[in-house]
Amino acid sequence: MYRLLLRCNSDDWGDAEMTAINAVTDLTTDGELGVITIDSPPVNALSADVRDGLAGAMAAAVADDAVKAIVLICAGRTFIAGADISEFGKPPRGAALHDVQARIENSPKPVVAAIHGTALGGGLEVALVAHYRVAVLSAKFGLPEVKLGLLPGAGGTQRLPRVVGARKALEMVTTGTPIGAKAAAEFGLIDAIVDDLRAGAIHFARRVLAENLPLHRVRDKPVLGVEEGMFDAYRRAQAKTFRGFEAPEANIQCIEAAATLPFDEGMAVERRLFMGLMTGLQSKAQRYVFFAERQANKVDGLDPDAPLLPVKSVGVIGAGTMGGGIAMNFLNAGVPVTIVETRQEALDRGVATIRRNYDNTAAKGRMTAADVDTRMGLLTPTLDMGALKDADLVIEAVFENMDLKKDIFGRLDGIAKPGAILASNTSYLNVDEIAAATSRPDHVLGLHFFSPANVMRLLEVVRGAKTDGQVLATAMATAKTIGKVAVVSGVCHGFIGNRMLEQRQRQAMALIVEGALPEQVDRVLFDFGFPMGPFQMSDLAGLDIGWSAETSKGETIRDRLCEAGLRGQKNGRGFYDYDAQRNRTPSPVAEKIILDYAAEKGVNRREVSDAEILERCLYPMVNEGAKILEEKMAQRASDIDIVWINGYGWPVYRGGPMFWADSVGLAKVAEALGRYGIAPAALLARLAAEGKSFTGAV
Ligand code: 3H9
Repeated sequence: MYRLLLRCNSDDWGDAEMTAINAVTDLTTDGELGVITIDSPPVNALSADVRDGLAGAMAAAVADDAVKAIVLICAGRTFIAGADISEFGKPPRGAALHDVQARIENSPKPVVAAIHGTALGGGLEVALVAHYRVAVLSAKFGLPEVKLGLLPGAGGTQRLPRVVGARKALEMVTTGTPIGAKAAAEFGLIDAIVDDLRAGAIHFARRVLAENLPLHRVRDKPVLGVEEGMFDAYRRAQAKTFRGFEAPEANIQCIEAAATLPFDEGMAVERRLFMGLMTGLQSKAQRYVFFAERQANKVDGLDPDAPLLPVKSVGVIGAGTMGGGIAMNFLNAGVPVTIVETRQEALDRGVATIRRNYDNTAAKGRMTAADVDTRMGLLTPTLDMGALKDADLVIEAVFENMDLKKDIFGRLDGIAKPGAILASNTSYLNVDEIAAATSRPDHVLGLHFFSPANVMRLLEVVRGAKTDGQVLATAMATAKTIGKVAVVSGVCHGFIGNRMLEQRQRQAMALIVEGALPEQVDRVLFDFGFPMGPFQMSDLAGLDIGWSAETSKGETIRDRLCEAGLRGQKNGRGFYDYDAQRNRTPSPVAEKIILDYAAEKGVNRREVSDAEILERCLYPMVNEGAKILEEKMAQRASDIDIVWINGYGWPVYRGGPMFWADSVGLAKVAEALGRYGIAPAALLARLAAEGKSFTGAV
């Protein structure tokens, strides 16, 4: 094997003394094969350098008479994982991806793509212009552009259906979910699964030469599996999932074009729709969220390479809905959990709920019975808190009461081993006060899970005044292990998410007194993109959470609803009446309570516009977000957005409250707040006056 040194940026590769292609692309030879290796960490994204290098290497390999076939492979953890998203929206540089692909597809010498890791987006689109594809068993293949508010813009929508058929392609581009190597082989997306990638790909390429196999070009194939009416049927079936998003429809139209038009015309449709999405606000928001999510895991001032504490066993105190859900996260990740309750009956009920949840997942085919047994086998239920003595991490998930929590942490302090992390799942309470009940406040923090804790992606990691950096870093890493998106919050009432939610709830309640009705408020927020509005949410959570008949003074609408026996979804009566299928209709009882309340307070009810509802529910949240930033309770504006997208159903295509406020314009937000009698936060007022934004991303 020898290594060719190639000259950069030249179309004339005729002379033999070649110079380096570039820093991220290599061409070596192995007998009659040219092996192009891309090495551009972390994920070999198709940056300008990679495109230039690939174009140069292809030209060199084609020009070299000694090279008869070409293998395209990547170094590091993955095959090309897509276009370089950080280049989007910036002035174009380097070779155009389409031109690079044309060099591969039109190469007179067979090109074999050798795939490991994740061949995603532009990466799969590059693989699709190779004449053959081989992969290791662990490789994954997907076109996830839809998750960035885009569609595959490098021929993916036209080539993928020519390989996997119209239906599978439709599913893959609209969900963005990748498939594994086995499925890829079944669908003909890869030609072979190999053990050793490089050796296997070289072997395969030699076979292509030895057997004189043809230069397969995907573009020349027909699209199979097209059925009358399939696209409209798919639109109808997915309408709920795709609600509000622009990209899924554009993706469908592209596959439809592939199914009905010649290849080049389909490519033109893809190009047009791609550019439309790329320049739109939704994709901008979704790309921002992609980076914001990764940024959230980074804690300012902490060394990312510092050693972490071990988290090999976990204790959970409380086997209620939250405790059980929290435990499941760790069981799913293969971490043993000891779960503690005070009464046998509560413990049994909690364990039974966990099992039922797993059984339901297994019944849906998303887990095997053996998986259920493995997970349940990792769970140790007990009434003895002393059993937590060996746990690396203990999470308290009991009733939201400061005295109770302090008592538990005081006892835990005497039980847990030195170095163990002690966490509270409190959603509002002062973590510093809880920490002060122990002799080791540096090892205490908040881990605020969202319900259902085994499903919701958000984890607020609450950093106490004394929380040690290593403890915090370990919590952030642990969050990643259990598949959560973690955001650091300082200690304040309700932390980031609930503190902002409180503003929305306050306005929503005021609006129904002033003249709106719950269904109007809910509709406006649903149309904005939330899965449900505030009153539906209250019904779902239960109107009587934190309410008791003994202490009720009948002073608020909520008191009166509860006193009238309205509890929300759990008893079928709340702001809405619910039938057995949970279909809802506005409750005349609730409406009368609201109207009577307003009359009693002397409110002259008026018509409230949808625009006012939206502004009054959302701008005060943004304002609170600004205060959270001012007080340094959140590290950055984008962390707030990540909280709201992953914990409260803020539509991702609107980028979170802070990004959204930027897109509206902060001067407009500040002016409207003033109009509604709310003083803009100092940060908001300043940014608005300076014509600046929270995120700098719009
Ligand atoms: C596309 O291809 C459009 C085309 O149709 C063509 C248009 C003409 N670009 O996630 P991780 C960074 S659209 C730039 O933590 P993991 C990421 O920010 C693209 N940077 O690792 C992070 O940086 P940092 C279609 C990227 O192992 C670091 O890499 N492709 C890109 O958990 C590690 O990332 C996709 O949408 C990128 N494409 O997961 C795939 N990808 O360390 C997007 C990653 O500074 N990527 N980075 O925070 C992923 O899904 C995951 O990153 C992946 C690895 C599964 C690859």
